[in-house]
Amino acid sequence: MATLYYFEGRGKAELIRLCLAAAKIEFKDHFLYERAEFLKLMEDGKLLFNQLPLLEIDGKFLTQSNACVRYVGRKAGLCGKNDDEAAQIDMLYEGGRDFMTPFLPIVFKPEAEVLETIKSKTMPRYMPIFDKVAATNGTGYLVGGGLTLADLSVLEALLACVEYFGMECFNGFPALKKVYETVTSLDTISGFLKSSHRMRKNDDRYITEVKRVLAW
Ligand SMILES: N[C@@H](CCC(=O)N[C@@H](CS)C(=O)NCC(=O)O)C(=O)O
Repeated sequence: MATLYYFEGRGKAELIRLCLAAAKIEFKDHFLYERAEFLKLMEDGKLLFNQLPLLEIDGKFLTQSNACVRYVGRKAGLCGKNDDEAAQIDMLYEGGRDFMTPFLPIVFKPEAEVLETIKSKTMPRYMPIFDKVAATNGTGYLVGGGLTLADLSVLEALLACVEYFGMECFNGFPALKKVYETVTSLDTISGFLKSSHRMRKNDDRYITEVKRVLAW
């Protein structure tokens, strides 16, 4: 059983959770609420860059969220069948991270302000690109004929779009909507989204906990 150490929230850990679920790897969420727990992980030498998230898996202590995702992704065959697919997946994965990043400050900064920027700048920038890729691939996935890390990376941002702006966010982007529907219909992903591993939206409690643990 793997263990994921992070705050009780999404932040930089949610994609690791999604990926573990997609890979059918059982895991436990170990939430940190106190600074002392964070300092102890550092003292024990488990945090390479003195940062969370930390994924304990196969007797290893992995940090750097994208490294954790790729480790799990490789185990589960979500990184492509050849170098060409892997390169395509990597590009879309990184684009998905760039698409997701503007959501991370929600509640750390005033929510309405963050959402306005996402609506006016982030979504118009990224959604047409992912829609075009999805339309060209034509399988309901972004690369090839099955789930990859590209879909999961983009899905995290799409879930946030739907949560904050509703399904109308897909107006004009039918191929991307199909990717969203295909991936969220998979048993592993729909099960995850209903499970206690799926974290709630950022709220004041989460912000307070993060600030306490990191001594901000
Ligand atoms: N590149 C790292 C960034 C991790 C990161 O910024 N973690 C924050 C919490 S979300 C942290 O531990 N900050 C403490 C610090 O940097 O001192 C990753 O993706 O895992």
